[in-house]
Amino acid sequence: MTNQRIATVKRTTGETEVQVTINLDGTGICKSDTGIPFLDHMIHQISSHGLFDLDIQAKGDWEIDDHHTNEDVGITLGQALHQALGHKKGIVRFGHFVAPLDESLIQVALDFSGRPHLSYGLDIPTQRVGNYDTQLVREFFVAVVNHSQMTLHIRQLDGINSHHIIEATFKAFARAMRMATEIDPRRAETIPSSKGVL
Ligand SMILES: [Mn+2]
Repeated sequence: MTNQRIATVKRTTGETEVQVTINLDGTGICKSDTGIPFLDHMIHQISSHGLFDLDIQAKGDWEIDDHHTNEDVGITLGQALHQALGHKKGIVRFGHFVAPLDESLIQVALDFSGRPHLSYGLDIPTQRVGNYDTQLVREFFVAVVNHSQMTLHIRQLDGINSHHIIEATFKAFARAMRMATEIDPRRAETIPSSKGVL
């Protein structure tokens, strides 16, 4: 690998302070300290199954709720992804995966198209998993999609248990991202678009 596909983004607002480092060509080394244990658990899925090295540190106004911190981790991760991908030379660009987790089965298809779009097809049966508000799953993906400029489709093919549904989503997302961000050896450093720009 000649060009290192690594980015660090630090983002500070009146509500949160987030720093994300990502190495797209990692081995699945993960440190995640967002103050939201369930989100840390999901970020570990992205790293482990995407084989990205991730270091995420966040401080936020958790005394209100997890909303701002959850969203701002998604925004900063999206920005780091966008930066690490650069001009997207030589990447596969599209990725998809169907991940089972016991009774749950989640399909993810994505495209680093430069056009943010989320089609969110999860139907999570409970309002909370532990302390985590399950509405925040969609908020997280909205933030990642908008700031990485990916097209992302998530479909729930099956599922009963909320923890399983969400975790299978992150596993499928990780594997789809891994596929899409891989360097295609046949593409030889060109941009994977008939328009020449992504
Ligand atoms: Mn779990």
